[in-house]
Amino acid sequence: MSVKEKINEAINDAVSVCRDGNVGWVILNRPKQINAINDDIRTGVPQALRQFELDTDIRVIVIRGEGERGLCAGADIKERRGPENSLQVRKRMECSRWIEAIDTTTKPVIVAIHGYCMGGGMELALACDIRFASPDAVMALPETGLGLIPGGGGTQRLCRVVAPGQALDMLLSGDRLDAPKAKRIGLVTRVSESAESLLSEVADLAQKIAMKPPLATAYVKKAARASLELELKRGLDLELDLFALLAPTNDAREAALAFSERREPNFMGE
Ligand code: CO8
Repeated sequence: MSVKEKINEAINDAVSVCRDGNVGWVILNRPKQINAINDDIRTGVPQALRQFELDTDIRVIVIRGEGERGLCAGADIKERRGPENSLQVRKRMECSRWIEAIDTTTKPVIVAIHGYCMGGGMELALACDIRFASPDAVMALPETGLGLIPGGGGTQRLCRVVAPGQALDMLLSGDRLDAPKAKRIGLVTRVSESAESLLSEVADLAQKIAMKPPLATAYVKKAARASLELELKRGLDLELDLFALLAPTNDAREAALAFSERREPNFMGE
């Protein structure tokens, strides 16, 4: 059964989830608006992530968008709000720092990017651990053209993902990048063979990661993410601490034993 045929469970009108073995899928579900971000997405995605974070059966999370047009065309530009001053906007934005829910998720988060991935949609993708694109992906941060700047982490995360020069080029020009260019500059790390095979290739990658000892996966993510914030010496200390915690685990012992006995390891997650 393909991932698209699994049964989805609604979190709200715009977000649903689906379980496929050890992989939890979070689905943006406003296909008619190319999954433009509304309040249901802002609240539904963190809720879905929390659900999977607490579910010990789930080892990897994937975010994808419903519909053929794209992962997400950014914030809903048609959303009607009354006039607001800067203080009110700041307060509203502070209450809706929903993309940061990904930062607090200890499990790996992969994003499947097809079609349009713009503005807030690209900021969502930037917060994920692995960006896996379809050949038809189109990525851009067009906010300055709307008289704004990215407000969901785009100015901060893009420079941490690609070289600062590439980031400033995208931020200032608002130019759209196709999948080959996005891969060339490291904005995405994988591109699927075809648009049709994106979800099955993403599912395979998620499954491969889900088969590994979960504590090692969680710790490698923690250490790598910490490297973006810590001074080198403190980062190296953290790495050693985490290594020392992993070395005596049953899964680490089982991996070494299985290697010696020339058999597949049987990891128990402890
Ligand atoms: N918000 C709301 N509706 C959208 C959005 C969006 N961001 N993007 C697409 N849609 C809707 C269209 O209105 C259309 O709906 P309908 O059929 O009811 O008219 C439907 O999705 C299909 O879109 P198009 O007909 O435009 O499809 P095209 O293939 O012609 O174009 C594009 C696709 C290029 C993606 C085009 O829709 C587009 O440019 N969308 C806007 C992209 C964008 O600039 N996004 C915002 C980025 S900025 C951001 O995310 C943070 C700042 C937000 C500020 C918001 C101010 C309130």
